[in-house]
Amino acid sequence: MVRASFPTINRLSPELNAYRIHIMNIALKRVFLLLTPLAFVACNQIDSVSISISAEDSSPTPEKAVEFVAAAESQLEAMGQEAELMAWVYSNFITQDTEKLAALANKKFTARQVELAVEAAGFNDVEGIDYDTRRKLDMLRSGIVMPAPSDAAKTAEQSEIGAKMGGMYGKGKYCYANGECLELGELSDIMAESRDPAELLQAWNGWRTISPPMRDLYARQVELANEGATELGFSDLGTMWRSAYDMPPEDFPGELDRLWGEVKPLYDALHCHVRAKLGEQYGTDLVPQDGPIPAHLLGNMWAQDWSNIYPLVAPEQTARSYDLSAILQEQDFDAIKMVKTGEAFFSSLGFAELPETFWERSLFVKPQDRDVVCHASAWDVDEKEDLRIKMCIKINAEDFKTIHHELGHNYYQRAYNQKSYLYRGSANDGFHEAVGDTISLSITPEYLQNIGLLDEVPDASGDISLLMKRALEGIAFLPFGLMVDQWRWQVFAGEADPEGYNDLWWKLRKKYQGVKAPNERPADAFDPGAKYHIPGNTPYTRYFLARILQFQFHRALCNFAGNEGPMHRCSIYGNKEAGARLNAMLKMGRSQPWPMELEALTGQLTMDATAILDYFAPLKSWLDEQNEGRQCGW
Ligand code: X8Z
Ligand code: ZN
Repeated sequence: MVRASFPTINRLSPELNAYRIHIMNIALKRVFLLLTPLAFVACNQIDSVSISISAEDSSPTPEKAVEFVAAAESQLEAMGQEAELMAWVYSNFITQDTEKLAALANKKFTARQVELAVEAAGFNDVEGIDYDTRRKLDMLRSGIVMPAPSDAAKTAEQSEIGAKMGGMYGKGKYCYANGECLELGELSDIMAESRDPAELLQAWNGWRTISPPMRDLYARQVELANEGATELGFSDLGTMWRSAYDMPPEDFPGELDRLWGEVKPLYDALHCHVRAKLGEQYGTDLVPQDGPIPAHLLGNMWAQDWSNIYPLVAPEQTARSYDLSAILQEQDFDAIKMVKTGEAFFSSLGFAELPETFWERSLFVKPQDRDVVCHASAWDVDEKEDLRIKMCIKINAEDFKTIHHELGHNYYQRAYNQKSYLYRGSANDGFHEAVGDTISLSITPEYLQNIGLLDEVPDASGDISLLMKRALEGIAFLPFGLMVDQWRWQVFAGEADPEGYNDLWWKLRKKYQGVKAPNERPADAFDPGAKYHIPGNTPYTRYFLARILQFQFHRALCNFAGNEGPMHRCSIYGNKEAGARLNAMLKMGRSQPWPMELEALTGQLTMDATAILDYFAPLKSWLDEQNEGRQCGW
């Protein structure tokens, strides 16, 4: 039986109701998809949960399913905390020893996850299992990001590879001929600030020297993970990842294509304008006006966020804009003050303050004396109140936004911590990434004036400048957010061998982003490895989804807040009604299929690009005017 706890916020048309039931049915049925009979996997040295139902068990019943899930949840919770603490220590102190310890804890946890996934499949044919238990059995089976083969030695090997690549990325440095060695943060500053193509090129190539040694490790990791996924009944790891969206995995790429198709004209218009401006800056020999843009000229190490080249592409005639980085620096903000400002935003919406331990245990500033993983992350170590962020904060607008992003994760984690273990997560992984980004959209000039950071709010003639800045972050990001996993899915499906990894990467960079490598790539290049989420094994489609969702969330919250002006001027700061609506969705965790949770906040059952398109509509008209007479496309 479906446990029908439909939200009552919105009245639905009969069509929407029918669609909702359809979605529910898909969610219930999908557990039966793709399953092949599974062999019983013997337990390794890890203690088993008390209820062990396998395919060999002759009498799995709905009652045993309930017991099995409860026992699995409590064991995973205990083991997960251990692995999480190890991972925390490792990424805060990268040494040979912590690498080993993190790999060991991860191995134990993954092995148990895999065993439970296999045991969960023993209930596939059992009828009469209640909705939540069925949903959780499905999560146990398909929710492992990096499944390992059941062979203990292979599980260990896989965990070691993961820890090793994480360390290689975290410790990565490039040493110039004069002996000066720079880390990612410093190389990124060059990418952001320099306008000297030679200097940019050297920093760009320099960072990519860290990744060739990862290529064979990565290839082996893929091999092992695919073996693990196959044992669990999936054709490969890509199919397993695509199974986490409350719809048949084969339908998910079509959803992405649909969304990309909706936003592509806006991206194309931005690309065209930016390419023309870069041509003016650097000359059309370096930036040919009919081809992809060289990737080192876009202000970011991966050309995923172009906001740092705003001064090069800014609208000339419109009202003056403001420079948030300069304001933060002038007002003597330090890392803590930036995080406190982010916290205050959430407090203004009615969220409880962060616990004392957050301030004691988080890492806010890059330590000088050791290697750490600087890539920003949010943690919930005990799944209750031990919230933390880990970030090497710089005093600039980009990190101010990232702080809100990370805090969004923390507030989400705290909102669902009352749920049972398997329901502690976001509706789909894009939701988790979208919460803080939604709040960032409320960092408007009015808000900055409200908190004393801006004296004067630019009038409406400055809107194009504002929108341009936002587009250089959010619209420029979209094709990158999409292509990373397009690459990975093809690699997982065996469509490229290690020698072909890099060519495939650049083929997709060109296809989606219209960017190209600034020079010939060395034969051993492994440029995907120079992006954190590849060695870190973090799925990336979530960020594409988040870009779409954050505007849907923002639109809904602004409506609750009674906003009547344009969406780009709306800030929900201080609005308790909007905060309560947001929290109501966050509290649901993963307990319901994501369309239900999306509906609870927005009244919509589908991810939809109209919010982002409406938001940027004035900029699109402006770009179209600018691009008149230009040859667009690549
Ligand atoms: O990795 C992140 C966050 C942590 S979940 C800082 N982001 C992606 C990236 O940096 O590539 C946020 C935007 C996209
Ligand atoms: Zn995130």
